[in-house]
Amino acid sequence: MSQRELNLGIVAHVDAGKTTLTERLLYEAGVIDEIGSVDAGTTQTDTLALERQRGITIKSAVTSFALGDVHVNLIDTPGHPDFIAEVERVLSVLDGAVLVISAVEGVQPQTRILMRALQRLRIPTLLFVNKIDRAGADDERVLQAISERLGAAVVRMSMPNGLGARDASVEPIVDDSALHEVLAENDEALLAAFVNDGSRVSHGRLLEELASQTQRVLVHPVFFGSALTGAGVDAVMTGIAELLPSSTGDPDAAPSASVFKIERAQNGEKVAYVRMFSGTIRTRDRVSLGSDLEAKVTAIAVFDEGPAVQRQAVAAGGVAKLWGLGEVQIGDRIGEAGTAPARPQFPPPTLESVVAARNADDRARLRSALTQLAEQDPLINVQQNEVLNEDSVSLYGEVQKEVIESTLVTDYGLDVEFQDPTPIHIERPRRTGEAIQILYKDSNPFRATVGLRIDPAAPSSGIEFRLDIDTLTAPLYLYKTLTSFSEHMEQYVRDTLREGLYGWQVTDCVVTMTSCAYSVPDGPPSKRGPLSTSSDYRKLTPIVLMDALEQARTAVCEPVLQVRLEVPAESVGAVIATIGQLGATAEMESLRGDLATVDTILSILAAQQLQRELSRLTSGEGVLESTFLGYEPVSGDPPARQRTTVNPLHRDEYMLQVSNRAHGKSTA
Ligand SMILES: Nc1nc2c(ncn2[C@@H]2O[C@H](COP(=O)(O)OP(=O)(O)OP(=O)(O)O)[C@@H](O)[C@H]2O)c(=O)[nH]1
Ligand SMILES: [Mg+2]
Repeated sequence: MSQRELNLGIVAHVDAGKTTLTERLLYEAGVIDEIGSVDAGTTQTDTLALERQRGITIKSAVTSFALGDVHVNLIDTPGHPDFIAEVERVLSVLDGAVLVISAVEGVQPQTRILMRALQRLRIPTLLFVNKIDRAGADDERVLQAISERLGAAVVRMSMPNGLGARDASVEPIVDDSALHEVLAENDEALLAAFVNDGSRVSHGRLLEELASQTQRVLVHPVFFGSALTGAGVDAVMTGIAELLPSSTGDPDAAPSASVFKIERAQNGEKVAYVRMFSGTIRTRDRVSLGSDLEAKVTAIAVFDEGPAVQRQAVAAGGVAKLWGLGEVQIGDRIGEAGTAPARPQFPPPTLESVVAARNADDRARLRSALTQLAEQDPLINVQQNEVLNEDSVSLYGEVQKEVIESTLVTDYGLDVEFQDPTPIHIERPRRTGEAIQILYKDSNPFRATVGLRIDPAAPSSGIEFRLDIDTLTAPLYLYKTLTSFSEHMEQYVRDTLREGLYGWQVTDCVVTMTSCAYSVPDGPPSKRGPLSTSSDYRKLTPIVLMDALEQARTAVCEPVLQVRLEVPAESVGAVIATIGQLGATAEMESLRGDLATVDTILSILAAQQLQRELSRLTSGEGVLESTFLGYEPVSGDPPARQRTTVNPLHRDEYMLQVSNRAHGKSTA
């Protein structure tokens, strides 16, 4: 087959027109004969009942079409910030993207967040300025905002006519001299030719260079149009085919793929969406799922001119649905053992909410339903609190909460109640802390030496684990290799740091293993004894690490948001005063006509409070936009979170629990 594969994502802020554009592309490519609409609930993507009811995309969805010799797998993503995790999972499998911007609403905070992620991941991206048929569309203003607020080098690829009218049209016009100027920024030869204006460079050569620089993510071609009327969409399709790269990968190499979406088929069977990076997977192949797991692929479907169709195999470059992988999880790398998971591009959820079944008998069913939802969206991070006998989920916001609630009602027949979401805090170590438990010492209940040091690290650096031990002291008879020992120790450390001194996740630290020893049966008579087992390391690590953490102390930090308000000029005073009462300071950025922009930084609770009061303060005219900024230490008494596991600092209780568990296992 000489077909090229292109895995293309459509991303944007909410309501920019991604699903409408997806529908339009399928129509123009001849995949569908009739064009569906989001408002009528008849599109190819947005097929979930909830998506149709609400008119928003909730889950990413794959469809496909052919453009000449390019086979495009198109992934339509949700734009609402509550569903950013869906976008996150898709980004890692893309060859290129179309970032949609509304010609009326322009560049939004979400647009900037997405553009930054696309640039970090070096994903070639075309920009599509949509809705030129709507009143208020303004191409120059949007172009300016793209350069200023997205900081992107852009090339205009088309010119809209009759902006704001239903019959607005688009002419594909590229100004060679402007194109030359932008491209010359990144190319010496073009720069020389540009400065020496006598030497003209051919249009063909400029387009070639445009494709090359687009693929290197140095420039972003900008197209104008209307997904609704179809104006300008042909030029975007040409851009997709000619300017974006196709996927590469050797179909004869060992298979390697990544899982970016999981769903349950009607019969309850798990279906994994994978992007193939190399090799070929055939039905009945046994594949490894990153860790120690293996599973047999029972069926494969690939996307061919629209929906998925059953096939015997999928090769490098393609996207497929795989059946049979019962244990598979989102983010798994198929065929590659021990590959580190991709680094998150967006912040994790900042809220959590306790969920309870209204009918106490439904408790177990609620648990299993939540577990299934977490398969599809691991960031909801279902926490089962055995102490309080309740479950909670992490959330990005109110809309996501409502969606989970409706899903539990409609798909699982569960009547549930969510408590009001509360902010998720984190803990950061304040200083260095160190602790050790030594083999054969009385205070040590386990048969191993573990010494650990915890050091504070930069904000948002996460957890890093290092080994700083004499390699001869590592129990390689248990873990085979030093790497494997280090990986296991890291896992014990990460598990422990889920609940710090105040019950919150501990992060932004480096944990170093400073001492290690194991018990040798053939040592001198006084030291003879049974060999250390991996459970000695697993159970001892929490004791040592929590001792170290207690020395380090921790600072409890809360999520803070960058908040921008647009309010009528006459209410600026009242708004700034309210922000002051919330304990923050505000700056008035600019005044445009009788609208003022006010910027401030608020805790998530303060931002919610301000949102509630905004309507009264501004006679319903004010708009609040917020983006997650980071975590800041709380002032005053730090809030504690009820632990879901026993605190290793309460030694007796901890010992009772770990020995119970071991006992339970051996008699099972
Ligand atoms: N006038 C006009 N309306 C459009 C255009 N594209 C989309 N719309 C409308 O804008 C609304 C949102 O469109 P969608 O396609 O659902 O937007 P989306 O980006 O997929 O939204 P989410 O997936 O929820 O983020 C719908 O009412 C569409 O009919 C356009 O080009 N012109
Ligand atoms: Mg959509």
